[in-house]
Amino acid sequence: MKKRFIVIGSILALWALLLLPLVIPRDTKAPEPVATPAITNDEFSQTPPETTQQQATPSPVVPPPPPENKPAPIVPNSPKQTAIRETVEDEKIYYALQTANDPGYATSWALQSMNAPTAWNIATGDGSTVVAVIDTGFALSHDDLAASWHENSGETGFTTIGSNCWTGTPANKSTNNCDDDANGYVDDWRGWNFSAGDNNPAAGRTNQTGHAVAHGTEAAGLVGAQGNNSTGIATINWNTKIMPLQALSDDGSGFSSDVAAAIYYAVDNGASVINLSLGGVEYDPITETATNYAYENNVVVIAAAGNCGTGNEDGCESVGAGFIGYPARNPQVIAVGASTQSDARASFGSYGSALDVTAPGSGTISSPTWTAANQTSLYSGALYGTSFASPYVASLASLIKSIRPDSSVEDVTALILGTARKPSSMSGQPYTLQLGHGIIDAAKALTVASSLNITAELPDLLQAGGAKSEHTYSTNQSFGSGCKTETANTYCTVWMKQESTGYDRYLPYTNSALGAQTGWTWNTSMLGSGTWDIRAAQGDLTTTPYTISNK
Ligand SMILES: [Ca+2]
Ligand SMILES: [Ca+2]
Ligand SMILES: [Ca+2]
Ligand SMILES: [Ca+2]
Repeated sequence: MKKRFIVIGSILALWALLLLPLVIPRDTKAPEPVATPAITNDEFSQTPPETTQQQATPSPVVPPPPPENKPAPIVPNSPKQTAIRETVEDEKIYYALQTANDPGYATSWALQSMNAPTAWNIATGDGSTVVAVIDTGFALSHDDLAASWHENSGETGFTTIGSNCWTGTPANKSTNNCDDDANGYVDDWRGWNFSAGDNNPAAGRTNQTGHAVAHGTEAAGLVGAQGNNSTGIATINWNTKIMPLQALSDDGSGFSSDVAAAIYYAVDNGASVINLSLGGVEYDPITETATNYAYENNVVVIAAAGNCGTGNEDGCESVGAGFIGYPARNPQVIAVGASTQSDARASFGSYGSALDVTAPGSGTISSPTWTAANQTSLYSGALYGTSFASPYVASLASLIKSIRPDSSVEDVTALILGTARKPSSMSGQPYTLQLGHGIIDAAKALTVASSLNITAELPDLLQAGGAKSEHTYSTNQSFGSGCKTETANTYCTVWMKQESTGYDRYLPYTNSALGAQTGWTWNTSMLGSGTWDIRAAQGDLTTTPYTISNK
């Protein structure tokens, strides 16, 4: 136990700066077309209202409480959640990822950085997609979120004769203390609180001044605050539904089993995208199994890479500069780093081979927030952390899903990574360890997604040296790859996958003239070591792999 305490202590310190929700081992008992941008009437593009000035001065980062002070998890009001808990012997701890709040103003630089206004000429969302936000609690009555929550139709309305919970008189399904839809959760009409084990995922139920009490609200706002409603902010998708799943306490930590149970809940109850602005530093088979389950069921999982950019952040000493945490580094998860207004990697943002893409996560980013005194109309004006980059990617994923509802995880991943904008610091490379595939580009992603809806065909893979080369590469070697389609004005990409790590690399999705070859010269430094499968891809159509190994 003593050793465990040391490990947990260091984890706690590490994630303190990140404000990333943490999972606690249970045995600790802590338990292309450029058009005029669409105009919204939201205030994001204007001088922020007074309410956005809530955090006018930097607030020091308050570390999460030691796990031994965290109350043991209560018995959930859910046989399904209880069953999941009982299968987990070695609980890890996850923390909310966020850094200190610095002073700032709400501006639209982040949306401009991601080319969101141009994307809105193609789509603004139609309310058809559900994104599960697994985080701390939520401001359920916030003006800019109240219309965004996903409601479970199986637990709303009244019971009727023959229904699962009929007692002889009609009863409100959301309050009848009965599992009307027999999904293993009682009265889960609007998400679930895995931290408390009940149906109320509201912020501030146990500690109204907890340092992560607003984290869930802020992440949810960047996923799906209502757009074009004359209120607050807008994000990439104006109309998506958020499934509020609390798995972390107001203090920003939570158990493996609760994070895993929330992932299973999301997959089994209609989410097509999951946002995880949380992380820990220990490999965790419990949450890896859960994220694999999401992948197998065609649910896109997006996670904050972590905030160990310099390695000097509080608690990052044990893992070093750049360390990307779990579950972000799990296979099939899109790991998101944070960029600044000048298109640089945020100094605190984790980076490295597991990084997939970056999005704005440092500076004057505004989102709905929560305090005990104002739970309905307050906005934070200065959010820092990969916790706030990940939700933008989740919002983009949901917008892609709204026009390509049958997209596979690989398809959505390719559309996000293969269309990312390459800042000049990437020197023309399709991938760097600092920024991954670059900064997400909502307009390009929606443009390619729209094209693939019209035409999808199996492209040809073009490989330098041809298929007769020796299938090997050396470090820092120049390679050429490309793809070719037989249809004019359509897009293809080249996809490289390392099965042993789950890492993905994409050459940029490119529109080629009829029968023209589209090629890219790239440096093998972006692969590092190991064995990689190279395929040409368009949507879900991919060629058989051409395998190369580092020798
Ligand atoms: Ca239920
Ligand atoms: Ca019920
Ligand atoms: Ca709004
Ligand atoms: Ca990944």
